[in-house]
Amino acid sequence: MTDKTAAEFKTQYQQDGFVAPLDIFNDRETSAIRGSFDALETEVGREDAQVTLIQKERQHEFIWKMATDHRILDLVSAVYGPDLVLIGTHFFCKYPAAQVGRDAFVAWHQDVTYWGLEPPKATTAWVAVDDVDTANGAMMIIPGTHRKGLLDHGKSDRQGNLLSINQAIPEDQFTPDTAVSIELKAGQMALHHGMVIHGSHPNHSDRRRCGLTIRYTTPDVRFVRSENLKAPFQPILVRGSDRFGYNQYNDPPTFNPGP
Ligand SMILES: O=C(O)CCC(=O)C(=O)O
Repeated sequence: MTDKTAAEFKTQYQQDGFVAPLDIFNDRETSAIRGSFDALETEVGREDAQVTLIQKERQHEFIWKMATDHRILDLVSAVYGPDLVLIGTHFFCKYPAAQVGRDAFVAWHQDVTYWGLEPPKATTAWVAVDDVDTANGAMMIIPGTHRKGLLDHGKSDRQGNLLSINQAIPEDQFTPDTAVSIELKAGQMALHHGMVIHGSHPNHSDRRRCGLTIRYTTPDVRFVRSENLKAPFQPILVRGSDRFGYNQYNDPPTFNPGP
């Protein structure tokens, strides 16, 4: 896994609500991932690549392979145990504001608020497709805020919030200046708790900032319909077994073997 033991990893996750940076993909794998994303971006266009590539793991093998990579699943298992459900995936690709003519940002939020999970339990692997730093709008996390429980979300009054229903946690509910910038090299990831407060600033660099979020839960969690999702979840059991029977899981996708 990492240079930490699974127990140390879990302790840090439970204390801070995230662990980063974590080395996952090597240079060769990262170039291949970036090449596949670049091709997808060319196919759909930048407008869609920015934030509407959601739950595409059944159609694109490179996304499926990332979401089921054993190195990522090992880290998720360190906090969740042997049985893992893939909830879905979502690219967050912020282009330089100067190139697209507007600021795009992610307002402060907790992931599980509107996901229709009972109990609201999920974790996210945020995998860097590009190098990510403060200048190009790295994700910002407020450590320890997962222990606050679910907070009320209002609406952002700023233009450019990439979140599905313009949700935002008012800044008087936490201490924004304790935010940590999650700087990652391409191929690295962060794992964050579904209740930790996080968001990201606009990309004011001249570089793209693309990351794939991969969301996981466990079979003891029920998937209840949520009206606020842009694309419905298609959960798949990706490790271990389901001893609860609460949900119908999708079959894993099959992809044609290459020539
Ligand atoms: O990529 C970002 O800037 C934000 C990602 C995010 O909000 C999430 O993982 O839920």
